[in-house]
Amino acid sequence: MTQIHNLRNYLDVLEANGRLARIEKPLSLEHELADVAAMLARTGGPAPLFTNVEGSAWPIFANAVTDQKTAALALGCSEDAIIPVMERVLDPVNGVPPERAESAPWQANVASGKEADATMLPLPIHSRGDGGAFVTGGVIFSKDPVSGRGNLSYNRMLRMGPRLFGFNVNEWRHVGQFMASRPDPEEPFAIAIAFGLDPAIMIAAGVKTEEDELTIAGAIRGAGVRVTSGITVDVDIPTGAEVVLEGLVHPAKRMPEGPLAEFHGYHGELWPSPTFEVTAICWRDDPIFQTIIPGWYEHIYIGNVLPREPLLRRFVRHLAPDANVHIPPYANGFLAIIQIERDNPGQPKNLAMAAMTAHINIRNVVVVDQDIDMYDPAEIQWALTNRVDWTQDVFIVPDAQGHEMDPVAHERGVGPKLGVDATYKRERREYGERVSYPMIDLSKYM
Ligand SMILES: Cc1cc2nc3c(=O)[nH]c(=O)nc-3n(C[C@H](O)[C@H](O)[C@H](O)COP(=O)(O)O)c2cc1C
Ligand SMILES: [Mn+2]
Repeated sequence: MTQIHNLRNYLDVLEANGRLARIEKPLSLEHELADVAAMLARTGGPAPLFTNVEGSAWPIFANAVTDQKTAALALGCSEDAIIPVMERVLDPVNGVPPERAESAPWQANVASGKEADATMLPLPIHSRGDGGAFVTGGVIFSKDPVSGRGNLSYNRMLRMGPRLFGFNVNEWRHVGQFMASRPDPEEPFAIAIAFGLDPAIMIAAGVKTEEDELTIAGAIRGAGVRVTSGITVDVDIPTGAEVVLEGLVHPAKRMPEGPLAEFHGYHGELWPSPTFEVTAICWRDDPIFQTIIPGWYEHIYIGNVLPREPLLRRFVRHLAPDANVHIPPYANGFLAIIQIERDNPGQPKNLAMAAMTAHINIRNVVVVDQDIDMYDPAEIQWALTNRVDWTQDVFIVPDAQGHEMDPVAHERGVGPKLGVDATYKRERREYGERVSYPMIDLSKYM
């Protein structure tokens, strides 16, 4: 397995595994690019590298991590090992700190001050409900003003002008806390946004932890991520980045920003967000730009699936050591699937209760048997249809705590949680084994 350390050799790995599609036909940044990328993600297709985008001098990559296959390639492991690898790298004991470098390829081209013009960045207008062109696939690099530690996050940024963006940050995010912790919370705050990254850094940026998230990327790769300081901001930025946007967040200069396709599958609202003033745009020669399709598979995989499955599995395995778990991306992080070797008829409900308390986002839990492919939505539907008596295999907990943005929850995230025992109840009715045709290699026949 190639040791990945930047976007370019990740593209090589995707290509070698038949998971990269070079899209050479001309297409528009307005909806068309997102439509194609979204379609590929929905159908389990390869990740697109768009090489002929109208109005873009640069190729654009999307769908770095959208499913089990790409998650395994990005993490350099087998699909079975995704959760154990994430469990290991999320443990701060295994963190590997970044290493300093003197320079980076992205310092080759710098436009600063009045020369910087962010309209050169090929930012797509993704969903038809979006309020404009947003940064969605750039990782925000910042620094704790008190401890000096680095921080990675995603913050959507609406482009409002050549040097002006909206900067969406919920108050409980680290960037928000960093700004508020200063003697003058309203002072401008320096950050950098990097595009075109090793997917280990993309995965790490979706994690909530009190450590520098770059130590997680280092743990994934078994080597410190090489970083260097920005040209106009004192923030550590990976040397492997393709494009870097530097500037200042103005916490007190707020402007309405949004809406954008959200993780929950609707469009959010306009938000009075801080603004961001561009101080420099830097790029390596012939860079590759990158985006994340908002409200779609990669957004969910990085934000809700990979960082959450390890703790979910620990909660469930406390009761059933052989259980498998998955948070399917099509259900926006609100559904957990638990797969077990059924023993006691009451056990599935206990497991559902454990899963509900592992993360507040988890609202619905479905427990299935080993003969159900837990990664296939049609298999889950089959179990729900043929193994659930809805008068007795289901329980609802009203008014539990869920996520504030859960479309089913009321204010403050209070809402129901649902447990479904979709296992085979042979004690009720014995039908023998399920019809099954094995998976075969079609290339032998076609
Ligand atoms: C694609 C993507 C987009 C996101 N957009 C935002 C956003 O606009 N505002 C926000 O506050 N959080 C957003 N998040 C969530 C945070 O970036 C994420 O939870 C991160 O871990 C927060 O980092 P922190 O714990 O260092 O604050 C987004 C997450 C993903 C995966
Ligand atoms: Mn953080």
